[in-house]
Amino acid sequence: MIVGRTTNQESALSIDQQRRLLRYAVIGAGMAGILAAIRLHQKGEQFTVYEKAGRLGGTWRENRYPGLTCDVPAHAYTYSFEPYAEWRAYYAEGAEIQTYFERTAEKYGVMPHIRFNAEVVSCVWDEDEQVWRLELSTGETAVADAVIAASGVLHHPRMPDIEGLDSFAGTALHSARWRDDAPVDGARVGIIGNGSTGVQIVTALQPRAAQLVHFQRSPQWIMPVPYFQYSEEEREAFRRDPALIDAIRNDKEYWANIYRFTQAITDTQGPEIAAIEQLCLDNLENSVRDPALREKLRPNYRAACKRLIYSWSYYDAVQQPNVEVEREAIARVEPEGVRMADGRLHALDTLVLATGFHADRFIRPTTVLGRDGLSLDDVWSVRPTAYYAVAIPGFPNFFMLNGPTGPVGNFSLIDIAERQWAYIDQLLEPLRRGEAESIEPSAQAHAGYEERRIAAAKSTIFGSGCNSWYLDATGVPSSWPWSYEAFAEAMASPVMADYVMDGGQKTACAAE
Ligand code: NA7
Repeated sequence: MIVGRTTNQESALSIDQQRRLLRYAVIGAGMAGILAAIRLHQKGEQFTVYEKAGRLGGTWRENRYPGLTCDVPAHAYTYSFEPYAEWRAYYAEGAEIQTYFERTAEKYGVMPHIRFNAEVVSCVWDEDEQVWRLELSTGETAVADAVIAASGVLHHPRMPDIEGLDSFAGTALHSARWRDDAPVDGARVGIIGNGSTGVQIVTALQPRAAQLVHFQRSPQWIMPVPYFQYSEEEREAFRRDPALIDAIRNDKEYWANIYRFTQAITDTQGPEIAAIEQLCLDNLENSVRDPALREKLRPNYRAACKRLIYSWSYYDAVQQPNVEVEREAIARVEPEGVRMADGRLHALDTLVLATGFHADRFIRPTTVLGRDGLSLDDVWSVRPTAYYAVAIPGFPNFFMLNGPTGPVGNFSLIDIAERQWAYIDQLLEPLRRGEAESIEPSAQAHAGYEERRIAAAKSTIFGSGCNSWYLDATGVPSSWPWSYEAFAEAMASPVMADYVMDGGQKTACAAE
C-alpha cells in the first residue's frame, strides 16, 4: 500500500504526505513491545500489538513469586522518556514495575492498539505482495509490511530433569508459574536453583517458612549492593521536579555496577573482574560467620560466568536458624520430599523450582517462514542468531527487540531495546520513503558478524569454561562480546551497505 505518492504538481504537499505508510505487527506487549508501540504511535504509524495473554507486562506479568525484584536500579530500569517518581526503593519490586508499564502504555495512548489474547501462531512472508501474513490463535489473519518481534527472552520455564519430580505429594511449582495457594507460611519449603530468582525467593520466604532448604548445584557470586527505600517526601519531590530523577539517572555512579559487570565479561585480564571477585569474597567473609557455611557458599568458578547476583540480604537470610543450604547432589524427588545422593531426605510441603528458562527460544514456537519458505527454526537449528541481534537474512522487514546475540550482563534491557529501536527505525526509512518494499541484512554481512562475534566471545569470560544460560548447547555464548560503548555506537547508525533491499535488487546504501 503506497499512500501520498507525489508528482511535481503536488510538490506543495508536505514531506509527511509523500511517505509510504507501513503497517506494522508488533509481537508481544512486554517492555520492548510497548516501547515499539509508543514510538510507532508517536510517528502516526499504523500498527497492532499482538499479545498472547490478557494483560501486558511480559516477564513482569508472568513472574509473581515472592521477593520478585529487578536487579537493575529502579531509575535505570525505566524508559528514557518516562521517568517515574513512584519507585519505592533503590531496586523496584515486580508488582510496581508491572504498574509502571501499564501506566506508561495508558499515558502514551497505545492500549487501544493492543490485541490481547491473540497469540501469533505463524508469520509467513508473501513474496508476491511483499507483506507478512500472520495467523492468530483466534483463527483470524492479519497482514503487515513489517514485523517487530518483541516476544522476550526468558519466558519458557526450564523444568529440572530430576527423577521422581512428578511423584511429589506436596506442591511443586516453577518460579515463573507462582500460585498464591502454594503452602509457604509455617510450611517446609525447598527451593531448587540459585540464580537471581532462587536467591530472591529464599530471602523473601525465610521469615515466613517454618523450615527452608536452599538446594544449590552451584554456589553464586553475591554482590553486596546498596538498598534503601525512597521516602514519601522524596517521591513527592520527584513528582514536583522530574529534574531530580534525571540527576539520579545521569549519575555515573548509579550506572557503575551495570558497566563494571560488562567490563568484567569482556576484559578478563582487566581490573574490574578482580575487583568484583574481591568485593564478593569480602562480602562472604564479613557476612557469614560459620566457616562451614562460608565454604558451602564459596563460588568455584570466575565471577561473571553467570549473571552476578545483586543482594543485600541473602547472606543474612541463610544464616537464620530455619534455613539450610544444601550442596549435596539431588538423587531424586520422592512423595515426601527431596532425597540427596548421600541418602538424607528433606521432607517438604512445597518445592519451588527456580531452575531458569530455555533462553534460546525467542519468538518460537511461532512458525516464521521467510523468503522461499525459509524456516526460522531451520536457520536457528544450531543456535539462534541475528545480525547485530536485530535482523536475519532471508527474513525481510522482520526485526527483533532483545533478540539473540544482544548484550546480556546486568544491563537495563530497556536501554538496550531503546537503542535497538533507534537502529530499526533507521532501517525502515528507505521503505517509508518508498525506495524499496523490503530490507534485510545480506547473508555475507551476517556471516561476517557471526564469525567476529564468536571469535571475540572466546576472549571474554565465557571462554574461561563457564556454565550458564548465556551459553548455548555447543558452548558458544549467545551474547554480545564487545563493550557497551561498541553496542551503543553500532546501534546509533546502521551500516546500510550491509543491508539489501527488495531481495538484493537494490543495495540499501544506494538509498541513503
Ligand atoms: P538462572 O539464572 O538460569 O538460574 C537457574 C538455577 O537453577 C541455577 O542455579 C541452576 O544451577 C539451577 N538448576 C537448573 N537446573 C537444575 C537441576 N536440575 N538441579 C539443580 N539445580 C538446577 O535462572 P533465574 O530464574 O534465577 O534467573 C534468570 C534470569 O532472570 C536472571 O539471570 C536475571 O536476568 C533474571 P547451575 O548454576 O546451572 O548449576
